[in-house]
Amino acid sequence: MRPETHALIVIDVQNDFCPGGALAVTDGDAIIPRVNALMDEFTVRVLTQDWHPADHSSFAANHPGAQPFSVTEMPYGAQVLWPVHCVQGTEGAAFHKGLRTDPADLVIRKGFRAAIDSYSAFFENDHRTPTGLEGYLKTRGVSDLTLVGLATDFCVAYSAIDAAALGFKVTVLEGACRAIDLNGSLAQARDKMRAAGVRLDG
Ligand code: VGL
Ligand code: ZN
Repeated sequence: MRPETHALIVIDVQNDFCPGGALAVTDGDAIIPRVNALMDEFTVRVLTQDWHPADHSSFAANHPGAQPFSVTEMPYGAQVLWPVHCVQGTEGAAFHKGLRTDPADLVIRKGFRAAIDSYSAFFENDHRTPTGLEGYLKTRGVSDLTLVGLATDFCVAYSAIDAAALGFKVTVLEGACRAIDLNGSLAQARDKMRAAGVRLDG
């Protein structure tokens, strides 16, 4: 059992990121047995949930003529336009039924503002607007984070890099993550995580 200063952060293990979902990550559901087992190792456990309104600006469908997986410029920088996914209250936004959710201390939702996406569990994509997770963890005395979930190269990587910048000691267990890998995004995310001081483990 890890000490109470260590938290497990499970990123976006939701139906839409699993096979059959709207933004399916290859083998996304394959990580679930390992994630479930990891929950027994930690006393502090947090789940994140991508949680978008139907008019969310990250959806290609809300940009006339735009194709999914194209890139657009938002006031806060470049933004990939995604297929409609994780719409609030839909089955796609629900956690995968195989994921143990009862042991979670906190479920934090992100991406609920239509005008801005939020890959990271800590800040929206403007890198400024906080989700509140930093305060939750720090006020509980947490210093070390282990991140797992979907997708390695987007929500996991953004969360890991922000967490490291906030002073947490961060490990990403890549064996308990799966990637979207869009135009080399996985290699790029791994380089950026390493440069940020994130430990990549198996
Ligand atoms: C994610 C793209 C869009 C993720 C969420 O969980 O990695 N990726 N929304
Ligand atoms: Zn999303």
